[in-house]
Amino acid sequence: MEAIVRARAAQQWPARIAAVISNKPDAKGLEFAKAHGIPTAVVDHKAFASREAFDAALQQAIDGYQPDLVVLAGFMRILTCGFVAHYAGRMLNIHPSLLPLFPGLHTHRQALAAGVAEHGATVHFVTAELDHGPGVLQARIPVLPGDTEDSLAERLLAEEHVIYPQAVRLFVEDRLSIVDGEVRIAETTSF
Ligand code: NHR
Repeated sequence: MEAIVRARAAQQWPARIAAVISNKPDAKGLEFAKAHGIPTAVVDHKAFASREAFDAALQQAIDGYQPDLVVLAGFMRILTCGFVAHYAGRMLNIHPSLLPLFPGLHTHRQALAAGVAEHGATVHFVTAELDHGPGVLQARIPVLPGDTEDSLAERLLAEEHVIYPQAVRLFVEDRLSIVDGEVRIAETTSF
């Protein structure tokens, strides 16, 4: 989230960061957002009896800011079908694996256990099926001898901070479309 906020400012995207919203009242990103003059909100999932009730409250909070795009950044609650449908084609996530490899949790552990030579991260549109939406951009890193979950996570995070802002920028520039369930990236037109 911080990388996206910083890239927007540094590259002067024609976009606003409408709000930073967390389900965790103590999320560090909320302090960062406040310090940067970005509106914040908390929708604590623990206050709701069901996923549907939480998602309805979250949707109401988001839509109050009228964003064009919803960006999941470290968001860890599985979203219901209705919520996902409401933001179809306008919600992105970054998942720390080279999807379709290793959906779900503990991806660095999964990569090490599988013995892959290469690991990575994938920015994808969010669909109802977890970590299965159309991919926008991927970053790749080699798995090195002696790598641990922590060392992989740290090296990959640096790459995630590059491709996630790039993907959001492509959306802001209106260059992303989904055709037959696959993302197409339009070239920039030069005159
Ligand atoms: N929701 C849908 N419908 N589809 C996706 O692709 C989603 C999603 C919600 C979150 C992020 C994803 C990731 O990047 C994401 C993608 C959390 C879980 C999970 O198991 C899985 C995938 C992702 C995020 N969450 C547990 C749950 O019961 C809670 C785990 C925890 O709190 O630590 O919601 O990896």
